[in-house]
Amino acid sequence: MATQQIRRVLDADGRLETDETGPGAATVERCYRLQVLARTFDAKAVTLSRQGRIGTYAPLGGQEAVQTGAAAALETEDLLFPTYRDHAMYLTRGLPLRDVLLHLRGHGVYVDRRDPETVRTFPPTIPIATHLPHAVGAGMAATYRGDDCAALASFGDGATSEGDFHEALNFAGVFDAPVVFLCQNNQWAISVPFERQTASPTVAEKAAAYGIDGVRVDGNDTLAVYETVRDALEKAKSGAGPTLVEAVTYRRGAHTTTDDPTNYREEGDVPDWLDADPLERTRQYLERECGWTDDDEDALREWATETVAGAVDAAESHPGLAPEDAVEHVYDETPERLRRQLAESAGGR
Ligand SMILES: Cc1ncc(C[n+]2csc(CCOP(=O)(O)OP(=O)(O)O)c2C)c(N)n1
Ligand SMILES: [Mg+2]
Repeated sequence: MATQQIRRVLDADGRLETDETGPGAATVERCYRLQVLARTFDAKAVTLSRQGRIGTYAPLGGQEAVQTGAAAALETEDLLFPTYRDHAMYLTRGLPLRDVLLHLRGHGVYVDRRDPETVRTFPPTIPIATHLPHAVGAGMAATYRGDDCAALASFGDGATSEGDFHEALNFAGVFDAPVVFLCQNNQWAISVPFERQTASPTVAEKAAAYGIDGVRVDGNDTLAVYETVRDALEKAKSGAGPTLVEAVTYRRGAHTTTDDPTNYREEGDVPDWLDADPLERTRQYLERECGWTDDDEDALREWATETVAGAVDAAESHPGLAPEDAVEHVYDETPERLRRQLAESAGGR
């Protein structure tokens, strides 16, 4: 079936496999910078979590290419609905690293009351797949209002077993909602491998049941992801309906910092097709096509280390949460009972 084809632009050594002109050197370089920043951040975040300086952390190692490529394909007006593992999508969307860290320290995503409308990126959903119907609703609202935008909803392979996934795709198909469903199939849902998740050989083919297009893309090929998501967003905005994109990738690390994957998979037990680290692949492309040098690489690594260190300092020197932050956005009007508790806690401070 057509959906079994995997779209790939770069081979494992970063060589162009097609005659496509690609997104352009500037976009690839931008994605690569974000990939290195994301990986540097990821390693630091695991340490910070172990030291109790942030909460539980979901590492994104191995998924840098899909997250940066997909988020880079968004236009400013488009809406993004991410999950708890999509830190690199936030970075690509321009959310400061400090704010990503503050969120992991218990703050809201929009620290210092930044207007979410200008970011057009929703807070990460922890409940699996609940944001998919939201993305469809937001897409339909955009259509009703005549806004020229689409919604990109990111989720994992495990999310495809949730009712919300099926309801969202069904609704989106019936109403031609301008939504792109991006499944980052990293082969694991905590300890459940993909073959125990579904009897379907692929996620993409599930689209057929809802009368929408389903495509598979190599999730470790940032160019292919960028182009696939960009095409799907353009199609959605032209009124031609939603797309289910399955980005095939791999979760290299633990599910979260509370998980020990050696309990359910062998260390270094990665599938044969996982032939190259996505960062290596992007870098080799840059070297070949754009004259990327070892000096550029060293400068980038240094910049990433300094940027992460600066963000950690900024997050840790933030004044912290006020008691009223616990109830903000919960009620339209804070009930009397909670107001009393807040007043008592203020008195006790
Ligand atoms: C509705 C719901 N059920 C169960 C969980 C517990 N849970 C957290 S992550 C996870 C696995 C999700 O796997 P997947 O969708 O593949 O995303 P990944 O973690 O691989 O990015 C589960 C079951 C949850 N958060 N929400
Ligand atoms: Mg998964």
